[in-house]
Amino acid sequence: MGVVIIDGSTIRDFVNDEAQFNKSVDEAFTKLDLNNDGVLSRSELRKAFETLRLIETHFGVDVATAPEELTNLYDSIFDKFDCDQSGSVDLEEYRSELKKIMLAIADGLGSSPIQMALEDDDQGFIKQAADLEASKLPQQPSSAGP
Ligand SMILES: [Ca+2]
Repeated sequence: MGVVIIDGSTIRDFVNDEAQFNKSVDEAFTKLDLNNDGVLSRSELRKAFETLRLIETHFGVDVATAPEELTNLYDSIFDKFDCDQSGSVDLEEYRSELKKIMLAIADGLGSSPIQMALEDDDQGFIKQAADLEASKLPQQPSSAGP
C-alpha cells in the first residue's frame, strides 16, 4: 500500500503522452477481454470499472450505493463507450472514451493535488499516471536553458 499525490496535470500528461497512454490502454483492453473476442462485453466493461476504481474517484459513488443503482450507472457508462451501439466496445471506442474520462478527471482535479492510496500491485491508470510523472521528475531541467 502506497500513497501518491496527483493533480490534474499528472493525469493530463499521462493521457497526452500518446505512446504511453496507448500502450497502457492496449494492455488493459487485452486483459479485460476475458474471452479474447476482441471486444468488451457489458460484463467485461463493468469488471474493468470495478478494477480501475474510476467510479469511486470520478463519479463520487460511495459504498452504500444500492446494487440496482450501480447497475444503472454501469449500463449508462457502457452506452457511453459503445458509440455505435453495436452491443460491444472495441479498442477504438474504449480508448477514445477513456481519454475523455481521464481528461474530465484531470479537469475536476485542477491544480489542487489529492492523495490517493494505492495497492502496491495496482495497475490502474491513476497509478500509471503517477509513475509516469515520477519517472520524469529527475530529468526536469532546474533552469531555463544555457
Ligand atoms: Ca470480450
